[in-house]
Amino acid sequence: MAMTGVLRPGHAQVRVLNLEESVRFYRDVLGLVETGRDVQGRVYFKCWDERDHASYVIREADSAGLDFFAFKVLDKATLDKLDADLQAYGLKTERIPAGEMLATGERVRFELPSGHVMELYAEKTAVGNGLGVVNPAPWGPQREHGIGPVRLDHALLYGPNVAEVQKIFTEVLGFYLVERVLTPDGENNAAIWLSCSHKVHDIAFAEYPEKGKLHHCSFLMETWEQVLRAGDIMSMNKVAVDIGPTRHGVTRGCTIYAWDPSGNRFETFMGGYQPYPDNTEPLTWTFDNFGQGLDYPQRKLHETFLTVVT
Ligand code: M3P
Ligand code: FE
Repeated sequence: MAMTGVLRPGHAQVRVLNLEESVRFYRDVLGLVETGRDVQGRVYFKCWDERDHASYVIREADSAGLDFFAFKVLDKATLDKLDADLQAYGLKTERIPAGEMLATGERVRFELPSGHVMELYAEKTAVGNGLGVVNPAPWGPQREHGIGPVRLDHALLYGPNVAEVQKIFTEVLGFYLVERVLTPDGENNAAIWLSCSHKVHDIAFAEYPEKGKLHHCSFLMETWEQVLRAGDIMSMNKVAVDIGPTRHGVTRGCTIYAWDPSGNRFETFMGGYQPYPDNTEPLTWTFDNFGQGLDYPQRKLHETFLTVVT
């Protein structure tokens, strides 16, 4: 399919309670590649098969959670257009100068009615995946270090005003609704899964009274075998596992949810299906089937899914 406008999730900046403990976790257990540290003390990581400089950035703070989540857009003209479109829609935007994050161009920052800070950017230095671009091997040693996901895939965010968030993503940013869970009265959406590509989701939101909460950032594995291997590595390292390995009914993704040392949930997953933007009829789950949406084999609406966020 043609890919214009917003391309994909670009980076998440996440707060952790202890920087060095978290570096060891993200580098050696999750198996991300450390790509830099900046004067603010932030540590930058990428997944082994990502070419851009960084997709996951951590900083030490007193509370865990998400600082911001960013999408990469096609080019500078697209960035300027989307900035103008967001303003015309009535959102306030802010320009963060190039270089404020390592290897990253100018960013357009705005806050959603859910309280989440979002960013768009067009430029980030490509550092490659270590395999070269001429006659490359299909994978190298970085894939074998720790869990070794291939990319930052999506995030699920919790906050209020999900209906307004949906409008911004679909009417301004060019996303489409792939799946949703209805509220118990069937009148509204309790949770939405949105795509800007042919991935089953690039971002998802669930209605929650508190603003700006992180449910999870998700990392893509190549196979179900690799998801099971991720579970083995989590147990070997005494990582706190939340749910899985299992399969979501929603998106059909095969998943493990677990927590980093600060309590930020992350997901290792694979699978799902590939929708296209002419998918005009989103898959819809009634609230009484939420448990199957979350954990299809067990048909269980795990309490932690609804209540534990950072
Ligand atoms: C996902 C995901 C529920 C959850 C689905 C989750 C409640 O699709 O990627 O985390 O259906
Ligand atoms: Fe997920």
